[in-house]
This record gives sequence, structure tokens and C-alpha cells, in this order.
Amino acid sequence: MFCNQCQETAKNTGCTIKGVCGKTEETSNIQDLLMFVCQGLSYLTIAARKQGIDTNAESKHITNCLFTTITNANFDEKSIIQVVKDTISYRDQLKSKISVSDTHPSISWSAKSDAEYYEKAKEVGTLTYDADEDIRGLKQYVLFGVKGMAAYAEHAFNLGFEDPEIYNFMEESLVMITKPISLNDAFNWVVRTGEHGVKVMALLDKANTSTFGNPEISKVKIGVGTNPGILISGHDLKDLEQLLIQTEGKGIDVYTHSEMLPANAYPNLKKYKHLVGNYGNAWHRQLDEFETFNGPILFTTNCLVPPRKTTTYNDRVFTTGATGMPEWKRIEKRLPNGQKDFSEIIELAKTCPPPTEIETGEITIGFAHNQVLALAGQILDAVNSGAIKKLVVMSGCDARQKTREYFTEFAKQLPKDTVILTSGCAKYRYNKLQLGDINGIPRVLDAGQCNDSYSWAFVALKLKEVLNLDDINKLPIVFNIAWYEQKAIIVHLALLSLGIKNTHIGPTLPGFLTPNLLSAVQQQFGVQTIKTVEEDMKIFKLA
Ligand code: FS2
Ligand code: SF4
Repeated sequence: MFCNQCQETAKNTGCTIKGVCGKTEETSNIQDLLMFVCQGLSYLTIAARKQGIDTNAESKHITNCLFTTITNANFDEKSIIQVVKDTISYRDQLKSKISVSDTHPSISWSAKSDAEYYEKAKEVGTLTYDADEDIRGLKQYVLFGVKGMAAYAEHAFNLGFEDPEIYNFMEESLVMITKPISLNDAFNWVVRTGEHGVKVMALLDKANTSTFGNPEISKVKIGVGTNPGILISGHDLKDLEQLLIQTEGKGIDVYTHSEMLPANAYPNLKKYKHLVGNYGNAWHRQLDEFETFNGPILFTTNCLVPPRKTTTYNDRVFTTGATGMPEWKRIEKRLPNGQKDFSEIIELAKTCPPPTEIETGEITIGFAHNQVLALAGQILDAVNSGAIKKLVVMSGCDARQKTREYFTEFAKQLPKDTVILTSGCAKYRYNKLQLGDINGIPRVLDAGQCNDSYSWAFVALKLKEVLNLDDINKLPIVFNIAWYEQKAIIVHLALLSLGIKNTHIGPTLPGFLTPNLLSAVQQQFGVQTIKTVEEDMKIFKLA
């Protein structure tokens, strides 16, 4: 195995024996094989569209495959082998309808036994992408960005919002990886990946806000009630809505977990009175927090953590969508009305004790772009009067490493005349710190999930317009991004494509950036890694 797609990759170069995330060698290889067969299918979808054939089903399938291979989404190699087989079947059906001139092996490869799948899986990893390490690094950069893009595209299509241009770009990217390419063209492809990142985040924003309304300022309880509860994790708001519909009036409380917290701010979700609050913190604390939750837990997307040997909650955890864990059950059935059938989870919840309280109080959320623009006058006044000196974007992911304490410390040491703009699970490092407010504006404005980083790009562009500036980098905004997995890669690339320079990312820079690529990215975009809190305060001119 070789996997270097996330920030926790071993020695910041690559996991080669077992994933730091817990992914086994076999699962990692089978995920590579899934990408390989998706390359074959992508050759055909692109050719088929040129021949006037609709490939919507195939594009959605490829999107789901990319999502399946994201960090901490799916650890269930048996189910992934089935997805490989489904991909081959999509490919061969399409092949029978069109004429194809390409001859890449991914267009014709197939196997007769699972043993052959495992054998082939060892030969198709990202190390085989190119002999030149810089080009290989850029191809990995594109692939990982496209994986993040796929996650957002899938949430959008689940709500009925699609953009064929995004599907086409993801498929063209998978094909590009199989071909020779110049360094310059590969670099430009990375930049184009960011441009499509903006498009997909805008699409998902439209999907979420037109379905559930614009997020509004909301206070979310972090304590517990006395009813049995169901905990829902991940990012898929449609799954949450269906769970809320099916649990209504059943004496069960629904709690959000980790990246599902922002759901509490959407009018068409918060209207359900039994959506009672948020339980716990960022994804990596689930090993303890699921024990004390006592009731069933539903994963709609990453981040899953493989259970410990001593874990007692395995029979209470369910996965759906692109997620999977061999020890946990999967929701496969649908109700006659087309909704996912959550009755097994609901019946189990009725037999469980209520959650054990681990925190009390509430947190304020709901500062997505529409709400922030409603406060724009107030914020601009505070900026103009000097009450707010700087806006500090601290969006992104949280993860396990001790070095992540940097972000808590950074938030604590920020001068009192700064406001943190956050989104993604990175927020759990400082969203319960009681940092106060500036003239009624909370010092932590939470826009939502990682995809809602779109809000901060949107707000920055609006501010640039209102303040009549010729360059977005002249705004009093700095970017200190915490990254972990591939959604953060696409978010960061999207920010770069909007012309935002001098972003800091950490705790470390991506392992797939070779020294040459690092200097290219630094030269073109001014990207830097985090240092110590004290040094960064000076660099950002905050101290
Ligand atoms: Fe956090 Fe995990 Fe949102 Fe990432 S819950 S690191 O998937 O996408 O952020
Ligand atoms: Fe390693 Fe991250 Fe890949 Fe897991 S996802 S195997 S931790 S690089």
C-alpha cells in the first residue's frame, strides 16, 4: 500500500504498512483499484457524451466511488470490491453502446476471482502515476482535490442539484492521470481543480439553502434530555431530514455530532422540535463519546474511526451512503416513498437509555453568508471604527495529533479586537472557549460545515466590492486553515483560485508536495505552513 492523501500520513510522506487512520493494506489497495476502474469508466463516459449518450447514472456512480475512497469514509473492503464490480459492469454496458478508440488497460481489465482483484490492486496505486515525482505529486494533488469535490457533488445531487460540467471535470481528471502530461499543464490542472472547487461549493450551497432555507443565528444545546436519543454524524443533510421525519412523535430525541452540528441552524431542519442539540465534539473523539451516548449512531459520511477491541457500541452504529465499517450495520432498505428506511435504528433507540451528559450549556451557530451579510452594516461599522481590526479565517478540519492544540492556543491568544470566521470540524478546537463579542458580534462566527467555507470566500468578495478594493488581499482578513482530509484540499484550492494569497495551512503541509512543488505553490500563492503561535501572531501582524 501507499497512501499520502491526508495530513496524518506516516512521517508526512506516506502510509505503507497500515494507515494511521486504521485503513488496512488490503482496503487501501482495493480503494486504489476502485480509482483504476473508475478511470476506465471515465474514458467511456467522456466518449459516450461526445456520441450523444446520456451518462448521468455513470457520473453519479463515479462520484460515489471517489467519495468512498476519502479518508475515514469506508473501511469495508468487501463492500468496496462489490463497488469495483459494479463499476466494471457500468463500464462494459457503456462499451457495448459506443465506439472507443482509447486502449488504456483500465478500459478492458477484469478479473474472475477476488484473489485476482487483490493481486491487481497492488499494482495500481498513486505511486504508479508517473516516474517523475513532481508530476506524480501534481496528479495526486488533482486526484485528492477531485475526491473532495466528489463528496460535495454527491451531497448536492442527493438534493437534486447537479452540474454536468463538474462531473465532466472529475472524469477528465481521472483520465488525465493515466496520460503523460507536462509539469506546466499538470500545475494548471491543479489550478483548474480549484476553480471547479468554487463551482461545486456554490452548487452545494444552493442545494442546501434552497432545500432547507438560509442558516440563521441559532443557539444549540450541548447537554442532554431524558428521552432516548439517536446521534447522527457526517455531512448529509438529506439523511438527517429523513431521520427527523421518521422519528417525529416517537419519544426519541435526535442529536447532531461533529460536522452535522450546522444542521441546527437551517430553518427547515430546526423546525423539528426533537432535533434537540449537539452531542460531543470533532470526529476523532467518537471512541469515548459514542460509549456515553448510549443510543444508536448513524454515519452519513466520514469521519469514521475504527472501533477499539474494547468498544461496546459496535451493535449501535449504522452506516449509509459512501461509508462503511465491517463491524457496523448498513442501512440499505428504502421505504415505499423512496426515503431510506431508518426503522431498525428507531426500534433500537427505543430500547436504549438516554445519553449520559458530558457537557452543558449552548453554542451559537448559523453565520453562513446570508446571515453575515444581514449583519454586514454592523460588521463594517466595527471594522471602520477600529473595534474589529482583523477577521481571521480558521476553517477546516480537526484531527488527533497533539500539534492541533496550536489552534486552540492561537484562538486564545488572538487580540480581543479580532473575530474568528470558522467552518468545518476545526471549530471544535475553540468554539466552546467563551471568547466574548465585539459590539454584540460574537468573536467566533461559525458558517457551518467545511463546504460552507464557501461563505467566507463569498463574504470576502462582497467586502472587497463594498470597500471598493482592487485586490481581495487588501482586506483585513487572514487565513489560518487547519487541514486533514481531501475536502480541505478542495476548499483550499478553491480559495487559491479566487486569488487569496498568503494562506497558512497546518499542522503540516501536504506530504504529496515535493520540494519543487512546495516552492512553486509558495511562489505563486504565498502558501505557508503554521509555525508557533507567537511567530504566527507576528507574521499575521496580530501581535
Ligand atoms: Fe471534519 Fe471529517 Fe468536513 Fe472533514 S468531520 S475532517 O470529513 O469534511 O471536516
Ligand atoms: Fe494514511 Fe491518511 Fe491514507 Fe489513512 S488516509 S492511509 S492516514 S494517508
